[in-house]
Amino acid sequence: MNSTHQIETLLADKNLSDNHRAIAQKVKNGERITFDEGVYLFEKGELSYLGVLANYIREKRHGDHTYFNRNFHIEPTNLCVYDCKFCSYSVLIKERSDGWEYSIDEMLNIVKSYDNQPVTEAHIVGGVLPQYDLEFYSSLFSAIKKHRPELHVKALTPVEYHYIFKKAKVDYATGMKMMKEAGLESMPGGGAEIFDPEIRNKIAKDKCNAEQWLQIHEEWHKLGMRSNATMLYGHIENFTHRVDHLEQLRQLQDKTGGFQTFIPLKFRNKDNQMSDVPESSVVEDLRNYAISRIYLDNFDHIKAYWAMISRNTAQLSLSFGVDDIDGTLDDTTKIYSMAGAEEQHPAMSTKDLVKLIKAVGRRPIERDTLYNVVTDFQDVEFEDDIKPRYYALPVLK
Ligand code: V47
Ligand code: SF4
Repeated sequence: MNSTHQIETLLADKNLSDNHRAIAQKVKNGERITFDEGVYLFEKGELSYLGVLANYIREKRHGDHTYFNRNFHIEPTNLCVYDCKFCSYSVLIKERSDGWEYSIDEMLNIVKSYDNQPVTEAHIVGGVLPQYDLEFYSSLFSAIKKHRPELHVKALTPVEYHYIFKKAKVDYATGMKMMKEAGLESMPGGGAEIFDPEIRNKIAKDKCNAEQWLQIHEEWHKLGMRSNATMLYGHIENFTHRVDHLEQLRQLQDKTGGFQTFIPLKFRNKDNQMSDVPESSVVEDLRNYAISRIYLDNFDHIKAYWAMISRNTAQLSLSFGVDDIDGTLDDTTKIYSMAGAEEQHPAMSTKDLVKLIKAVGRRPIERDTLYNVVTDFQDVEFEDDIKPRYYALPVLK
């Protein structure tokens, strides 16, 4: 049954409540749902109902196309001046004895290790350190672009930018312009956590607040550049906080149109200061993807980050509004394996990704960071593959 038929069948169901029907009708008509309707969906929307609505939107926008990219991650350091309660790899600098801290040359060597590999993106994000300042990151971005001009640099979040701009005494607009000139091409979605000030203060005290996070994205979008957005969910927030977060993103997107992708991030509870908080169930994760797809009517893409939610849930999510499952990242990303994600060495070859997508009847499309199609893998046989790579991390004394 196709997705139009499914939503029509749903609307024809005499047992559907008036509220469920009104929302389904809005989705069918391509109309925006309200804040209260968002909360209603979180409270009362059954998984199967939400799946029909979200899949209808997904297929209207993208058909069966399911995007991924060939990227690698660089995490400059796992040390951090902040102390987010959910973070499994950052312990306050002074307490850390098993940290790493890459120099520009070491990070350039990581980039060089992918020479001759068909990767299109370097995703760079890690902890916040005073010595990683505006000059350091400008030099890093320039060095990467000089070495491999066609490699897209997607790096850092407003958490780092707020910190380094404040230290360098430059305003957000000037700072983002400097980053662009140095070689930054897009911003990943991290650091958003949850916007509600009370909850944010409890779990991510001291780092940039919601307003600052949104302002930095706005300045970046004003330069004609693109970025992603995330939401850390399934911890101590409630449904209203989630809708508030989605609403603030939707409003900024109305203003700038600069967001490409929304990535819900499931809270993982291993080895952090919130280990007593239970994790959300897979059903709740799928409901959250679906509601995000329904609410964010001005976002093109919803991404499931497979390294965090497992390959099986990533496959399921493709029927609940998700159209992107990130990339062929490898063991250079530690933040989730350390927080308890199923993937202890998150590496997937292009072949694995394509198989995973085809196994649930979708069409695998390799994209670049800006969603230009690189290869449609529907009928493609493989001749190349990225080999998973492992790095020995330098250990601080
Ligand atoms: O901001 C940290 C989250 C984010 C935990 O833009 C945790 O394409 C769950 O933003 N449980 C960084 N989440 C990662 C990120 C990202 C990932 C993939 C793709 C993109 C993109 C962006 O990771 C942080 C924080 O919200 N995080 N610890 C944890 N225990
Ligand atoms: Fe630092 Fe980011 Fe971890 Fe917060 S989530 S402690 S800002 S690395």
